Amino acid sequence: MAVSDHVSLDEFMEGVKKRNPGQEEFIQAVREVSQDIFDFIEDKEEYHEAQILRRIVEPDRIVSFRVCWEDDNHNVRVQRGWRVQNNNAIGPYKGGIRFHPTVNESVLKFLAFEQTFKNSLTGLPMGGGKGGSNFNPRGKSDSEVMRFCQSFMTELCRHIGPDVDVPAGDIGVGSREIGYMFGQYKRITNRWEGVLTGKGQEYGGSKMRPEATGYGAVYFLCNMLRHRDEEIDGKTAIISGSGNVALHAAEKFRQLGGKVLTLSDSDGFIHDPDGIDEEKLEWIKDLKMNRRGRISEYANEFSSAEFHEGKRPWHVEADCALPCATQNELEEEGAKALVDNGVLAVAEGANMPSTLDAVEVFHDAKIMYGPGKAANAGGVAVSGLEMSQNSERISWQHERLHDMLTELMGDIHDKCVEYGEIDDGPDNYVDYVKGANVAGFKKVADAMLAFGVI
Ligand code: NDP
Ligand code: 2IT
Repeated sequence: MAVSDHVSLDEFMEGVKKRNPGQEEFIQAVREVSQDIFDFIEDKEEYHEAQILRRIVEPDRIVSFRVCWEDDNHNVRVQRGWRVQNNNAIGPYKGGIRFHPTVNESVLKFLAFEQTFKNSLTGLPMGGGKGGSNFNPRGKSDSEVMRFCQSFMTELCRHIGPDVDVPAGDIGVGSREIGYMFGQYKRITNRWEGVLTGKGQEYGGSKMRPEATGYGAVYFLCNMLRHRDEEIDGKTAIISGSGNVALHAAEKFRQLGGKVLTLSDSDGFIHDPDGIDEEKLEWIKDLKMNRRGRISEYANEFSSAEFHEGKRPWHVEADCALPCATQNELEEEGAKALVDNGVLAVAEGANMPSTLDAVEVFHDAKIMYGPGKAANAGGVAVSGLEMSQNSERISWQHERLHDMLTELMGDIHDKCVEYGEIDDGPDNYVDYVKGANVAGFKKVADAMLAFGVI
């Protein structure tokens, strides 16, 4: 694996670990990308001379700040906020904001790093960034969430802008939070501009953006299946999570003739052998999006289902799996259970939901495995289209956006095949991880080469 007369992958990773002590998620993401890039650049001297890989694993900058707010009982609360501006070689920094108690610098650095390659894969001019806070919106009143969002944006607003850095939603940040943050940005700057995406339809949000990540993940899955002469119609799926991505993935999988067996949240998962039909899905949407309830309530409402407390759904037998909750939710043991049960394909709606060991299990078993940076790119792609619409001061129709999303996911799939197909007989195996890494890297790296040493 040594790269001509340069350092080995292990030596390179030692340096990354030394410079990022204790940042496990970031180191994991860098390792996953670097092993493919080492192979790709082995005979490409220009990348070595310019130290592109060494530079690409160093964020352009990280802003970290205090966020003070007052809860409903007038207690002063203190949180930490961050924005990781990872790389803007091919466009303004772009990526979501996450509010969750597990947020720390390592998590946001891994997400910003992954985002850089994902955004490149979309073919749209977007660099990579990610931000967030360890604020926990769960159990907070609307007023508390509003005060937190306003305080967070009061600091963040000086670091972002429509041509600088354009945040959006992620875990714990949906249309409510985007509304509060956009309002505060507008109040402070006195500018109405496309500084955030995922906005409400009334104030510049794009049609199809709420659906785009979940639908896109299912379209990616369709493309993988089609490549092997398979289709979703008649297949079963296990899905984790019950937020924006999971619920839209479930909706599309069902619309295409599939049967969704599971959904989950951090309390456990529900298993409905009869399938989660349209009516049940509407009930869950109301539970999660309006009543902000827990997925366990589903088993009380629908007698066909069982709730498995504290468990993840990977042992349920199904044709397809869509992890759509959070990072490292699918470990080696879960991956083995999926493979033993004959899973055909795994498409990641979440970012880095599979551990490195789990990915190895998928590769060894040669199942179709679409990593998050390719499979969930539909969300940020439609965010990119929201930016275009805001710049044009126009709103495109639903159908046009839907067609663009479908085409974009097909293009991303084809790029993965171009760089990831392994020539090993009549039924060529596609290493989608390698394909996504190399295709995503190449565009960013070539832009960096053009800029010289900066
Ligand atoms: P939401 O906040 O809407 O939903 C998150 C879901 O995941 C909830 O069901 C939540 O359960 C569960 N979850 C979150 N953290 C954990 C945890 N530590 N353990 C177990 N379950 C957890 O977020 P999204 O649906 O937007 O995001 C889901 C994933 O998709 C994330 O990885 C995100 O980065 C990724 N993603 C999102 C995009 C988007 O457009 N929104 C775009 C691309 C990727 P609970 O309510 O119990 O916390
Ligand atoms: O991980 C992601 O791609 C997102 N959370 C969406 C980012 C965006 O800018 O729409």
